[in-house]
Amino acid sequence: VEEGKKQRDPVTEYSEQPWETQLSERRLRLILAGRTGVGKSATGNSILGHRLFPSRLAATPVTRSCALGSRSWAGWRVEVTDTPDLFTAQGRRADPDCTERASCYLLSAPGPHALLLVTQLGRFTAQDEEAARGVRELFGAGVLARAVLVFTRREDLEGGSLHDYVRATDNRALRALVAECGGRVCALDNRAAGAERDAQVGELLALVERLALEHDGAPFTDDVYGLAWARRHARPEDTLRLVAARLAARGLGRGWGPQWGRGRRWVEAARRGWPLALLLLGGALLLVLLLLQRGAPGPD
Ligand SMILES: Nc1nc2c(ncn2[C@@H]2O[C@H](COP(=O)(O)OP(=O)(O)OP(=O)(O)O)[C@@H](O)[C@H]2O)c(=O)[nH]1
Ligand SMILES: [Mg+2]
Repeated sequence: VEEGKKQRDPVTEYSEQPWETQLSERRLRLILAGRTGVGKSATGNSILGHRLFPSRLAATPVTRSCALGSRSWAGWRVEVTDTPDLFTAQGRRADPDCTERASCYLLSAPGPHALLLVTQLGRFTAQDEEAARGVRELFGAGVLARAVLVFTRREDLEGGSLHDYVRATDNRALRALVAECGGRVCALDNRAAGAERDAQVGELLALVERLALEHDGAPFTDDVYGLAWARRHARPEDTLRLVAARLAARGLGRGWGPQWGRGRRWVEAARRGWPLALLLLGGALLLVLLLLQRGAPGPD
């Protein structure tokens, strides 16, 4: 393996520098997220420029645990964390003690410069919405300020523009997510090779670079990343256990997510439905007023 898939060793990986100085280190850390089968691992391989992460068509999830790969690009050290489905209800059920989510934190500590939310062109489903919700639940809604929506199967655009596609879609959930991601979208054909692949990946990494520079090179971070960073010299297996316990204490373990998801879905449905509800209420009020007026004794 040229570019080493590794379990990060916090002892050798970092010097004493605080993450404010990351710009001078010229590192870009990325996390791949999304529902199972959308092409997260394939996207990771395109970014790395070689096949590191297992990726194939399958009826069951292919990636079972988080993994890290890296490459150099335009003077940057680009590090990519591939993930299994950690974000839908199904994925959370497979990680009841939060160990896999803790592993994602450790591999991407002290925090990602960009979160790549992967979806398939033309197939933005309820499960994609669920994955986006799961991302907000794990990292907090603020992470979407660092998100790029990556569409796989770019070839299905048949030369058309992604921005036109996104603007024209009647999928409201997709349009809302694009807006939440600050309009940062990108399309990849992970079957492309050579110069074509390099050009597509260059587009994506230029977007990520711009995003990182907008934040002066500082990564997204939260209290859990803070914990992982503070323990960078401790034994990784102890840190993993501690971070998993912190996440579980937040209620991210078994049995919590789906109910929350259902509640959120209800609130979202209610929000979408309120103009109609107001109209109906107004109509009913008018009817009552009319009936009252009719029933009232006339002037005589
Ligand atoms: N045609 C086409 N196929 C793609 C593209 N991206 C991914 N695929 C295919 O989609 C299938 C699933 O890709 P994976 O990379 O394994 O998807 P994943 O999201 O990592 O899936 P899990 O690890 O199971 O969560 C594979 O057969 C890929 O070759 C693309 O841009 N175009
Ligand atoms: Mg995968």
